[in-house]
Amino acid sequence: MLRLLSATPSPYARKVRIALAEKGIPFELATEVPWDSTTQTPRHNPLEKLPVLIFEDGTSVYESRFILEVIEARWPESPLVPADPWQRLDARKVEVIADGICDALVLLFWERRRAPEHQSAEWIARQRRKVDGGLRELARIAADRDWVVGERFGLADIATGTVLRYLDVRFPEHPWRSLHPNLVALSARLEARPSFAATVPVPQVIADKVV
Ligand SMILES: N[C@@H](CCC(=O)N[C@@H](CS)C(=O)NCC(=O)O)C(=O)O
Repeated sequence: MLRLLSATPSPYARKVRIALAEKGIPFELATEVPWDSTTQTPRHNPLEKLPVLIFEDGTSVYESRFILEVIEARWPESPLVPADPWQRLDARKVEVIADGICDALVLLFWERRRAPEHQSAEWIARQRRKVDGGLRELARIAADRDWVVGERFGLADIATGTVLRYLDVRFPEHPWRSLHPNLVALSARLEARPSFAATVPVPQVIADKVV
């Protein structure tokens, strides 16, 4: 059976879990803390990051965007990527923005764990600008639409929905809900789907010292 190395708060892993659920692909979920010494992740990904999708023959695929491409190519039924080439590019652009917001949030998360005297206010402000600029762009693209791209649920919704819920888990103080009411409505619609409800992110305790 397919196996997915995943972490409970990870927005990247959640994208993959949602895509597999939406397509009805069975898989075994292996929950890890990628920072801890007990993690299996480096055995399957030299870059030491999850999510990692492991096939029955041991082949592993990593990098969430690439994993989603592989899933779409192997299981084209119930497509998550629009058939129209322009819409497909729009959906991929949304994924780039959403992943970029997550990348900046992860950097902020780690910066905040440093001793206060070692934190860089400039670095924090720079990452925060990316988060806020990315969210503004997502809100603009999704304005007045049922789905972020095209006329049906797909990749752009998965990417947007996962970043919004990740904010709630790791950055509950972020004011995205008051700034972008259309994203609030979109997030509520998405979180009502079984694939989202079954994968609500949960913070993890990192036991080991992160090097
Ligand atoms: N761009 C990667 C990001 C994956 C990522 O940063 N995963 C985190 C967990 S949320 C991780 O495994 N971090 C461990 C590390 O960076 O060494 C993707 O989309 O898969």
